[in-house]
Amino acid sequence: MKPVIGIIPMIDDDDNTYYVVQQCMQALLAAGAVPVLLPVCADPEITERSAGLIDGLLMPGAPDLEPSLYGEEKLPCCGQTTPARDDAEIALLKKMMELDKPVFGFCRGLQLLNVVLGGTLYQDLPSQLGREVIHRQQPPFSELSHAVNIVAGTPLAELIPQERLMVNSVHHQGIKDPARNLVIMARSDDGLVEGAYLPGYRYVFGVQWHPEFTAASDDASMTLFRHFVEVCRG
Ligand SMILES: [Mn+2]
Repeated sequence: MKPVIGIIPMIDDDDNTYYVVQQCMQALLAAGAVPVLLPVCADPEITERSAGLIDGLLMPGAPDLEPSLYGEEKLPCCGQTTPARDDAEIALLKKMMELDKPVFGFCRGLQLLNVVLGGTLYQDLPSQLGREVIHRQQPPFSELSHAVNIVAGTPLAELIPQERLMVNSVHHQGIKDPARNLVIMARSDDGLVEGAYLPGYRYVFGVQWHPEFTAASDDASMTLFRHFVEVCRG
């Protein structure tokens, strides 16, 4: 049976639309899953039913997280936020962890995981961390743009057995203080966290890059989707 994997869509108020990046669904389909869109709603009953319906949760890239979630004032360098979506995704993530169902987050998904576990974010990498590594590459996002150093002995090193891995990079925020329970699996050359997981759970796993844009052309990216779907299959 193909596992059902839920995604909370993004919100475009100007266009009166919920939306998801096409490649998220395409990569999940290619990996053997049935992706479904879930309501943007933090109501406990909706959250509980949503979590019950899915075998895994994909937390994709999306607009910036509301800085009050990690105890900071919103600075001018922070981008647009969607608090209703933050609330819905946080509620669902917590419920999935309670049920010990698999969660895979990338880009903002990794950042959200860190914040929920008590970590903080850079609101803007170029102005707060520096420009040694360009984390917001020009399109096309299907091109790999900077290296990450994979930490030996971590689940990421097991999946992708190499010390350095080229990834794409389409983010201006990132992890500042990692949550205490999170184990770091990769860093870029400027020290930024590019991959982490939460031990003690079946699968709570995040990367800072966007493997959906490279899944069709890059084996390592597709490996991340295949492995996630395999874990969701149970
Ligand atoms: Mn990056």
